[in-house]
Amino acid sequence: MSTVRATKPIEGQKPGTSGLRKKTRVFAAPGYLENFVQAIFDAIGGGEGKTFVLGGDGRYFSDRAAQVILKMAAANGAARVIVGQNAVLSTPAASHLIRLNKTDGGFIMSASHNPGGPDEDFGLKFNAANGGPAPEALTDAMFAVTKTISEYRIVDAPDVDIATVGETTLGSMRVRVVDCVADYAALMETLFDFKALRTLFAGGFRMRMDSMNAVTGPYAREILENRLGAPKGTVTHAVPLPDFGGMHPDPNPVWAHELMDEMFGASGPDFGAASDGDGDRNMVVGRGIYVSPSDSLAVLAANAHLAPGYKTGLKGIARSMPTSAAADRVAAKLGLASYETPTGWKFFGNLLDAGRATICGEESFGTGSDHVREKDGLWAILLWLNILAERKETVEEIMNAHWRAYGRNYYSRHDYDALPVEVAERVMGGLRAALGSLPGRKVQGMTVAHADDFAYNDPVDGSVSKGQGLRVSFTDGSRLVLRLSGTGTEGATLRLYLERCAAGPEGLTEDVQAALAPVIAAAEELAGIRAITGRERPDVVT
Ligand code: VG1
Ligand code: CO
Repeated sequence: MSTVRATKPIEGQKPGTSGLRKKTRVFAAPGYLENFVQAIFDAIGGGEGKTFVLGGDGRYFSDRAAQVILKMAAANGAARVIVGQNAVLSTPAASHLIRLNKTDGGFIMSASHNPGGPDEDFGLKFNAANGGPAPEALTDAMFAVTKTISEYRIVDAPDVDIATVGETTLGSMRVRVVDCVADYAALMETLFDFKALRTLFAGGFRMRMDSMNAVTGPYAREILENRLGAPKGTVTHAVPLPDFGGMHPDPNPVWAHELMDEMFGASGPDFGAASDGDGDRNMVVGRGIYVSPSDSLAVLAANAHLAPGYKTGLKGIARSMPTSAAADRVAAKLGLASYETPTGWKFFGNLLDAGRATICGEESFGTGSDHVREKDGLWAILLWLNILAERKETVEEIMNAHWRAYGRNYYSRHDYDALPVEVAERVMGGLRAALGSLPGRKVQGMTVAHADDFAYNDPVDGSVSKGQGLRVSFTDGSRLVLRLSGTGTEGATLRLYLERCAAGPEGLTEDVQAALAPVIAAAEELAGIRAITGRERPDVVT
């Protein structure tokens, strides 16, 4: 019943920062998904006798895609696939299942924070046996196959029942449908002091968790409301919807504005959090205070020892290059190794596998640890809760104490969305050409200390990744970074990352954009974003 179907290469099936993302219509076109899935099987050396995990954020088209992937796994000789019920698994839960069951990898159907629906985005990423996103060598191999592919294999069989937990078969391949939350929740119980957290909620602590109609709803309800006793209704937008109910499941102050309004309102809860489409990102907010992801990483690293899973301390801290240096300050003070990697979680994998880093983070609302090989939204939220329970202070008190002890890195990211690719390239090209002449130059009263196109030398496997973003740092510790997004599906997205340091919490104004004004002006002077794009202001400021 297994058939080989002839096909032709499809252009542009190049996996980006986090898998392949395209408009749903593109993915659903005849042969498109099939070509990419076959390219994955070919790139990993075939599926014969292998086991895989399959799940996703439940977005539109996932149900169809899951059946195609199962039938192609069977035709490629896979022995077994572990599927989240109804093909739902958060990205960190999928990473955990790969590791727990020692599978050969997993397919995650998600375009993360990109909106879902027939006219929005779909995505597919393959995670390797360590549970982490395919490393660059593997995504390069997939891309190479997509350019020469001539056939794919699929079985002709009725759809598999993935709505019922239990074992079934597809030809000679076994399919195990699992509850999507159970194993993940059990892992969280090993890392955090659930008893202390139950006491916290029993004592009247109030929290709002906005799951943004995306995948964390069932996870957050089970963990926060059922296991930790948070009042029913603590989790909002808790039912994952194929189109996320029209929400943009990107947990930042712009898209999670309902949560922000509540946290900054008259009698807001003690703690607020949100997560993204596939559950790997998080935003945390205190009553009346927003915590930037770069600061959150630093606070989590400085306080992780308060949670049982990290009580013996950290091995090292890793952050992506555009993430602020706040985490470096913590590493320096604690005498820990610190690492600076390119954007994208795949670059943390080697450091985590080698035991060089315990906690990692990105400025884009991603934090995680060596418990899985993905960033993990609920993990970060639970670690914050554990720290709040132990320190018995408010988020604001913790942030102020942190800035007093370590200094403060003001930080913001400005995104220019859906630019014509050639316009975005012109901005990048201009700054890139000027890099060599910048050191020593005075810009907006600051002196350039260093300017380069970031290249990463992986200290574990020696691989080199070039062209990872243009960075300009100044002698006073300020910095600007410019790079193009690898996750967009329309035109090019230009990201400008801005950073400025102060010695303590009272160092600069509370208005972050005002505090960053000289760096913003320096970016315009050096890169001419407004002048070249004709855009008056960024589309999204976080
Ligand atoms: C963005 C973020 C990056 C993150 C990636 C995947 O990539 O900047 O930090 O790792 O999304 O996140 P880019 O190339 O658009 O800047 V998610 O939640 O998709 O898995
Ligand atoms: Co995500």
